[in-house]
Amino acid sequence: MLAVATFAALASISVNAQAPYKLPPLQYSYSGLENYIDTETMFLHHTRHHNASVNNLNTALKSAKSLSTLKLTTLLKTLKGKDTVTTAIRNNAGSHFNHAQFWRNLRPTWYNFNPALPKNVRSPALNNAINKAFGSYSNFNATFSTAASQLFGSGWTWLIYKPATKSLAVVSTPNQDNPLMTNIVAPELQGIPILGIDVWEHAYYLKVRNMRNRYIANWWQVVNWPQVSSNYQNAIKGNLEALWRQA
Ligand code: MN3
Repeated sequence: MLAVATFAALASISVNAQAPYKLPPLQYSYSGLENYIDTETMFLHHTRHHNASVNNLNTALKSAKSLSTLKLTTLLKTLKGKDTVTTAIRNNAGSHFNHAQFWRNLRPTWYNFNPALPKNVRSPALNNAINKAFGSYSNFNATFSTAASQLFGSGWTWLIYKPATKSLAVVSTPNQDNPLMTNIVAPELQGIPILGIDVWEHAYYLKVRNMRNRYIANWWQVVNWPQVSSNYQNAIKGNLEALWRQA
C-alpha cells in the first residue's frame, strides 16, 4: 500500500508541474532601472501587483483542477467561457504571463558598460522582420508607441509574431488579456507575444503621474533586445513556454 501511495504522490507531482505558480524573481535589482523606471514602482509592481496575480491564479485553479495541469501558455490558448472562475483565471493567468515576460524584457542600462554581457542590440533576424513589417525600426517604434499611448484605460500593447503569415504586428489588448488567448481576444489581435508594455497606471503613476508618453519613452531605454530577439526565435519555433519562464 505504501508503494502504491508513493507512486500516486509522485505521479501527481509530475502532472501538476505547472501549478501552483510562483512569483519569478527579477533578474536585476528593483533599483536596476532607475532614472527610467523607479525603484518604488518596480518593487510594488513586482511584489504586490504581480504577486497578487500569482496567488489569485493559484486560488482560482483550485476550482478548475483540469486547467491546473496545463502549461501556462496552453492554458491561455485553450481558456474559454465567461463564468466567475474562468474570468478569474483569464485575468490572473494573463497577468502572470504578461508580467513575467515584461520583467525579462527589460535590463539595466549599466549592462551596456559590462563587456561580459551581451550588447543591447537586436538580432539580424529580428531587425529584418521589423523592417519587413514596418518599413524601418523607427516606424515600428512610432507605431508601437502610438498604440501604447492611445490604448484607452488599462491594458498592454504588444509586438506579436503571427505564425499564419510569418510576420510581426503591433496590437493592444485590454486589461490582462494576452494575444495567445485564442477563444477570448479578437482574431486580428491573436499571435505570439514577444514584447509587451504594461500601460496600467500602476506601471508608471508614482514616477511620472499621468504622463504615459514619458513612461513609454523611458521604457524604450531599458528594453532588453537580446531577450526580445530570443523571444522572436522561440515564437518562430513555437516554444511558447520559453517566452515567459526563467531558463
Ligand atoms: Mn502591471
